[in-house]
Amino acid sequence: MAVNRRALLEYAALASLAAALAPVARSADEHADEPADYTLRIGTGLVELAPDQIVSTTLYNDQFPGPLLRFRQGRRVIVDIHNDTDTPELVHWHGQAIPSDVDGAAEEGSPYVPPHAIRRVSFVPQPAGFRFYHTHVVAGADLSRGTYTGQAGPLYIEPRNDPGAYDREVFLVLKEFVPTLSRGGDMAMDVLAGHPLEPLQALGRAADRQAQRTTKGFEVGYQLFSINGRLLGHGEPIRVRAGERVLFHVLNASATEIRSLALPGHVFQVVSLDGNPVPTPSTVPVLWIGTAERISALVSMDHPGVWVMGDLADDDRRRGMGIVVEYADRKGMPRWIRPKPFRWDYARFGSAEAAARSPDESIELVIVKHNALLDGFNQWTLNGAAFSMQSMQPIYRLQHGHRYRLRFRNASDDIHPLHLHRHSFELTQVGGKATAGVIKDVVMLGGFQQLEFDFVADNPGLTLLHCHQQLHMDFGFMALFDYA
Ligand SMILES: [Cu+2]
Repeated sequence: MAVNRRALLEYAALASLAAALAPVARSADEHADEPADYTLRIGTGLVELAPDQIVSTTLYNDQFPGPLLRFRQGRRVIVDIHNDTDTPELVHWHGQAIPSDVDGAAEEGSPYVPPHAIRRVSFVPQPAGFRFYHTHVVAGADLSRGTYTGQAGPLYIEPRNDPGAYDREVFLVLKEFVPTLSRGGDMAMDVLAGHPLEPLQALGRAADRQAQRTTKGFEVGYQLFSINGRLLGHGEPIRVRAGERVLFHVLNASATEIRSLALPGHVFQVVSLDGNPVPTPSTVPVLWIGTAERISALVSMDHPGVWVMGDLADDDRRRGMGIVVEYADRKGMPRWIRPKPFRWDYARFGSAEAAARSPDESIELVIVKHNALLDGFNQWTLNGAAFSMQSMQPIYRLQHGHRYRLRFRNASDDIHPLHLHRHSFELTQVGGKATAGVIKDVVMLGGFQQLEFDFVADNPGLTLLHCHQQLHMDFGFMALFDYA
């Protein structure tokens, strides 16, 4: 390139502009002199699920689950993330309304933590409640990457005022280990309230005919199941006294699975969903928890004994998905009693009288599965398009301050745990019912069902929407919103 005087002047102007902007550009290290509030080290480690069941995987701080982080609402935190592995990593702060560059999603422009390097992030935690953090890298066909690993930990943002009508809190992290691929396998359909819609079933059949493949795409199964990193019967029991009120904070940290939880002889009073207090704290016999969802529920300890608090799936519970609840002075083998079938209905926690505000704009998204299209993996499309990790094109440009209604129409038999980054949303229609007041960041959409939620575009920057099922998000089920 020939350098002329004009180019030099332009260069000089740019250089002085760069100097003027330097304090802004350096904002990422504005806290460089301060000590970090927390340090996360990503590295390979061992999880002793039971004395003879020890798995090797990627962990935070050499433990599973990752350490419980307690932030205070509105008080800035500094976290140093060390990546001791050989591959780039990302820590996503799930459920928080924070800027795109620290949210921890490459699609939104958050920088990776390079291998054997450190990245410092700083943000103001919000909103208050039960959140979590986890890796956000693509796994694809590599089951040693992404949320198939042990990179997940609970996070609690203390509200400015905590009413705390309970005796104590117990955090439970549900997680499977040793993933393998298999073909097909039907997903349980008796999980959610509502009914399949015929027009969506017709769309699904049309997609099946078009795919012209007789084999189904891969699904992921697991060998070992755990709560708080222990197989059922191998960790410390939860020790309770009769008359206590225990607040359980349950996180489904699975990569792909929908989980359930029951405690024989007891009921759960659901007080928060995804960390947000619900308008109607309703009592249920069973918790159904989609991938990445959280439920906070109070249990009155009024049925003394030694119990298995476990998953309804017999196979998964026998392979570890449970934890023992032991009353003081009670001994003996933990007992499991199968609860009656119970379908999960988000609307029961909604506001009985109020209707949701009407939106400024509505966007419809039709979800279609293309059987075994990508080297044996199912491909997922939203309105006919699979998300491209190469171009990472935003599909919708949003207006700051507008309220958007997203209408999801599921033309597949799978349940999808839909997740929106950096915003909370309000459920407005689910399982065929209108509702209001249930605020979430992940919601399960039933097979061949329809669901609507609203969000306000109040946190500018690239915003990712995706299915939280790792196998779905890696094979097309993502979309990016942009707004200034
Ligand atoms: Cu999905």
